[in-house]
Amino acid sequence: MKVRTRLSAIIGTLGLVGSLALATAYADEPTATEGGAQVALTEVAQAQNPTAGAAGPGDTVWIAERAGTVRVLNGTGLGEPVLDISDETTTDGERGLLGVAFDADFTHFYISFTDLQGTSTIDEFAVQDGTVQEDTRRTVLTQEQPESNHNGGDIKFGPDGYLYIALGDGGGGGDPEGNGQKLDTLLGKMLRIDPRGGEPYAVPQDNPFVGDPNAKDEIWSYGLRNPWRFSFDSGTGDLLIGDVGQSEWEEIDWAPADSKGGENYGWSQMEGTHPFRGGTEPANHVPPVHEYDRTGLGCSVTGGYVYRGQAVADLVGQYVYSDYCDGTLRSLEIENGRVTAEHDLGVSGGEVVSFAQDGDGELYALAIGGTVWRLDPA
Ligand SMILES: [Ca+2]
Repeated sequence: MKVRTRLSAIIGTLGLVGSLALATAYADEPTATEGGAQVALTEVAQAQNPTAGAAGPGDTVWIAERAGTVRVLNGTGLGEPVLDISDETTTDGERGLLGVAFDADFTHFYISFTDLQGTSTIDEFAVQDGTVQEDTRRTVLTQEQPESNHNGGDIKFGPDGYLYIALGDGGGGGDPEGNGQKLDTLLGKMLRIDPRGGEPYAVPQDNPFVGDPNAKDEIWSYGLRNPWRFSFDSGTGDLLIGDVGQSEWEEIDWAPADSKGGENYGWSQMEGTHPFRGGTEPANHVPPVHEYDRTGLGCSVTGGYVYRGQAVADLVGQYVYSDYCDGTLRSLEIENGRVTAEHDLGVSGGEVVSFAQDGDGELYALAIGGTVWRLDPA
């Protein structure tokens, strides 16, 4: 452990020097990389530790605040809480209210949070006339968490109408239970369920492990460490997952819209494209579409969205993401599952922990300190 710590310190020092050089260059040329879109960040609201956002009814964006409140962003800013579960969660470790989602016709609203025992919990509410009906609340799915970190917690409806749920490996560092590669646990997985198809939910019968008695039917894909933020490309339906690395490699995973599921993203045999602590690459390993090390300022990838808005024409079709530790917005051009160009968008949102996409495809970056940024043309 001491060797690892010392090595990290050395790498960190080198990284700092390198990034200072980069910062100087960017000061002269703020819009950075050749071919990158010209973007600006506009502050549209201040929230209390925003963690997630979802497009809501009537051109709104619903923002989840980590301590347990949900507030609605509209043309005039952020309103008073429309939902408050702050007495049911804590912000210890990596806990809190971590995800929100609407179904396609805005008739149901879903929240993802850790309860007072740290158990990952997905609850559902009916929505009527744009208002959450609190008396309709029911719990859809729970998963006990052995540690307070690596909860994942993002939730999104896919283009297939099913609810996808990202769960981390259970935490503790280095995946001590090997949950990433185990198919008899929901930890370290992307799940796919039909929350309205049964009580408390139904499993789509075309999920990849249905019929395998040794694997959980809810699993869509596996080998994930802490898939903190993920999204579907609203143009193509492709799935993109930002999976936070252990100590060396941050990664973005990709699956095409016509995937049948079952992808093995490698953790904890692999960290990115690299064997993790003597791990062996699984034969079915799906390597990340993009990875980066920590010689720059990054240390925790924040998965974003493929931009499908109108405001920044040059950005359309690019996957926008960031990193909690440096906050720079970056983008990838991806064709047929391969990155064909990478861009530094030349703007920083601070400690960017999440993104939200509104009904028009415009993007917002959420900084844990409170700022809700909108991506605008520079
Ligand atoms: Ca991986």
